[in-house]
Amino acid sequence: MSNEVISIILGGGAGTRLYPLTRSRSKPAVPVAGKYRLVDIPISNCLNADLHRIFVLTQFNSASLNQHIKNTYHFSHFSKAFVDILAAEQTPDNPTWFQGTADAVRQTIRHLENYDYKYILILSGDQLYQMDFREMIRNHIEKGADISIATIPVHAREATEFGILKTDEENFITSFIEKPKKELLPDWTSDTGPDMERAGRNYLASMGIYIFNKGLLYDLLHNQPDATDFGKEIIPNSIGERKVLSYQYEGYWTDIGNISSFFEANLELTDDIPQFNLFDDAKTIFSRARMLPPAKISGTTLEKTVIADGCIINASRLERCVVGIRTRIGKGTTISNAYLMGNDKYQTLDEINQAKAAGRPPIGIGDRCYINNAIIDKNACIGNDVRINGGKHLEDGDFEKYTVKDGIVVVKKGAVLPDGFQC
Ligand code: ADQ
Ligand code: ADP
Repeated sequence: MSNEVISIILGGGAGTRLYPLTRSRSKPAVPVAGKYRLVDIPISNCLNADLHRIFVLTQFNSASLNQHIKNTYHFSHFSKAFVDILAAEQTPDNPTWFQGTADAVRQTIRHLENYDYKYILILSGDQLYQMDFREMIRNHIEKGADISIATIPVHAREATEFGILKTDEENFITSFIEKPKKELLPDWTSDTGPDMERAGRNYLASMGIYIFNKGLLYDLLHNQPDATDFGKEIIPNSIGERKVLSYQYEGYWTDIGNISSFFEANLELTDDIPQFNLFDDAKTIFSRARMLPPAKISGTTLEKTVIADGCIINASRLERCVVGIRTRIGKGTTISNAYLMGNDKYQTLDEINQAKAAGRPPIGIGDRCYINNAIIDKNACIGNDVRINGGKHLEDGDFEKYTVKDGIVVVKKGAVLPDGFQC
């Protein structure tokens, strides 16, 4: 069965909702959980389900995405496995960028012509979950569906952000509305089962994960040349016309499309038993093997903190932090509720001394800093006595060195915050 599937990961459009993390990199390359990239999540879900033929569609082909894929996903010469990036390209037929999710697939589907497959699995690139796609594929085949959509019960307060649908007794979808307005919600509740209803999750939402039969996807995309999105046009137009099946999933799943959901999803990894389980041999999240030294920590009180490889930490206290690879933190510093993405390289002692002598902070976080409610993007150079205190008291805004979104301060990649800087 796995040999009959090709997976396509929608790596992201402009990525504006994750700005400034996407200022200089494509969305799939955004670092997550201290040592992975967003794209590692859907790729790992595919690999764990024995789905080994994977395309990543992206608008913005940053060097770091290429490098990450090239350095991470190696397969035997004797297998047909691959992870390939398909970047938006201009051709005589298509002089424009991808206009949306369906358009991205339409413009790249010709690259699939030479492959043997029966089903296409389409995945979003910005979700955190560990799902066994084999069950969904089996269900699709057994029920004789044309299209399957993975669905999840959600609360009314979330329902306006998703495609919401209703099904018949056999789980075929009878109606679908993309991101319904609040006042329409009462018409869209479903019987989601006793456990879900007790939890107040009365709406069945599309997870943006689709299986299409091969020829059908091609026809749908080419017979509706103006359709740009799956959620807006392709899926709603197929309801009633095709056999569109709902595959209900009730495990952990979260969409991390904006800064605050991205921030919370990362910080939830510090919970005692996180819902997204990185400590599971059967559902490994793969990433680049970096050969980093073990983290070295001295004089620090750690509370609910996740620390990646290769860090050098002399802080006073870290609480509810995710600390990414190669992070360096100086003495007397206190950090809480923060995702530190880490650094791409170590500076030598000479380089550190030269930077200090020139009045420039070295890469990392200096002494006696206070940081709360923040994301520190990679390679930031934060001096001594810097104070970053995010929270609802801050207004949203974009500044040279940082951005504030929903009270979360995002220090930009490579930003230099001099000694005593405050925000
Ligand atoms: P959204 O997530 O709002 O809703 P969309 O913004 O179209 O849909 O993105 C879907 C995925 O495709 C994301 O991973 C995004 O980054 C990526 N993407 C968007 N434009 C792209 C492009 N031009 N090229 C490549 N990738 C692109 C969708 C469905 C809803 C469903 C939610 C679940 O439309 O019905 O409920 O997903 O999250
Ligand atoms: P990201 O910003 O997405 O975390 P990086 O840009 O840090 O990714 O990429 C990781 C690695 O790739 C680093 O070693 C970095 O120096 C290198 N790198 C990134 N972009 C380029 C580029 N344009 N040319 C050469 N190397 C690059």
